[in-house]
Order: sequence, then C-alpha cells, then structure tokens
Amino acid sequence: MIQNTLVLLKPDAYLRRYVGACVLKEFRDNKAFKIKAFKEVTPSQSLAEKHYSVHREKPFFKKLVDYLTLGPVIAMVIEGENVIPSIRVMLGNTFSEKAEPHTIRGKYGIWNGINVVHASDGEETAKYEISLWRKEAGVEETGGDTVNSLIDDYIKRWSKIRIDNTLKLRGICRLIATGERSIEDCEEEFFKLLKEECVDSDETIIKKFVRIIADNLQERKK
Ligand code: IDP
Ligand code: MG
Repeated sequence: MIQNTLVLLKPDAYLRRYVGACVLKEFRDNKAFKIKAFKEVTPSQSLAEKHYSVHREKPFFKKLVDYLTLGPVIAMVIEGENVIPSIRVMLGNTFSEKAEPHTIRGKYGIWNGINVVHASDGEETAKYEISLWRKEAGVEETGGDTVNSLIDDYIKRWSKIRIDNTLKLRGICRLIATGERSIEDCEEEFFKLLKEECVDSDETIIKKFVRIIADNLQERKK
C-alpha cells in the first residue's frame, strides 16, 4: 500500500552537519522512496508541543520539547510502498544505545532519546503530523526537481565535513550511565566533540546541546 510519512532530521542531526548529510543520503538513495516535501524549519514551542502531544503526560515531555526546539530541523514528507514501517525499521530502536548498529539511530544517535530522526509510527499519526507541519510550518508537498536539487545541494555541501564523533560521544555517555564518570566532569569533552561536528553553530547553541544530552542522561528510562 502506498503511504506517506513525516520524517524529521531532529536538531542533533541538523547541527551535526556531517551526520545530517549522511542520514539524508540514506533517504535520497533509497529508490523506493519519493521525497515530496523538504524544508528547513525552526520549530516553535507550540509546534513541538503539538507534534509530541501524545507524550504530554510523560515525565520527559518538557525535555523532549526542549530537544526539538534546540535548533532547526529538516522536515520531509516521504511517499512509498509501506513507507511507514520501512522507515521505522531503518531508524531502529528509540533509544540510541539499544538500536542495532546498522540502523540510523544505531549509527548516529548519541544516547537514550537523542536519536537523530523522527518518523511517523502509523497511518493516523502520519496524517496528523503531515497536516500539522503543513499548517504550522509550511511544509508543502511540492515534489519534483526543486525538492531533489535542494536535497542534492544539502548533501553535497555538508558531506565534505567528514566529522562524525558519535562513538566518542556515546562512549562518554556510557561511562556516565554506569556511574564511572559524572556529567559535570564530561561537559567540556562533550562541548569539544560537538564543536568539531557542529561547524557553523555558535557556542551558545552548543552549550545548550550539551545540556540536552545531560538532561537525557538524567532522564533514565525504565
Ligand atoms: P519514537 O521516536 O521511536 O517514535 P516515542 O516513544 O514516540 O519514540 O518517543 C518520542 C521521542 O521522545 C523519542 O524519539 C525520544 O527522542 C524521546 N523519548 C522517548 N522515550 C524517552 C525516555 O524515556 N526518556 C527520554 N526521552 C525519551
Ligand atoms: Mg513516536
């Protein structure tokens, strides 16, 4: 069955430029997918809250909204045969450190909920999310050559960077999670590693990014 799904390169994938380009390449190069909308959007608080409204009662809700509003995202509408489950499989487990190494989250997710990409989890959700992002952020399904060339330009521009510190960042998170190191003790290292990856971000946003990672480490899941 032909389906449409909403895919977001979350702010971590956007700010970590090379990682974002690698992820986008996986979607572009999959011949079963047709990318119909592609737009860089800085989500407002209200859009982030509506997008994650199913989670509003969860203890991590506020931090989740802080994460989605950390910086811009790339919003896409992708069409394809059973595209909703296919993309969920490509993403892997919600929690980066549990995701299989060949999945997008397994390859590029830092830790816990900092997991690079969002994708709709079912047909109803996809309809809700596509219409929400169209209404509130102008994510229009224009399709065609314009979308394709925007994607090609993005990949070409950022794949040159070639800096991917995922495994180093995750290694530090693991030591914090096992109690071998403290978050405070690691903040400087997180900052340095992210600064290498986030080539065009200012220090204020990178510091916020470090805070988001730290919050996530404290927000332990069951
Ligand atoms: P999904 O993104 O795999 O569909 P959901 O359960 O819908 O996962 O959760 C939405 C997002 O909320 C996740 O992608 C992740 O960023 C974050 N999240 C989910 N569970 C937790 C948690 O227990 N702690 C922190 N963040 C979480
Ligand atoms: Mg979900």
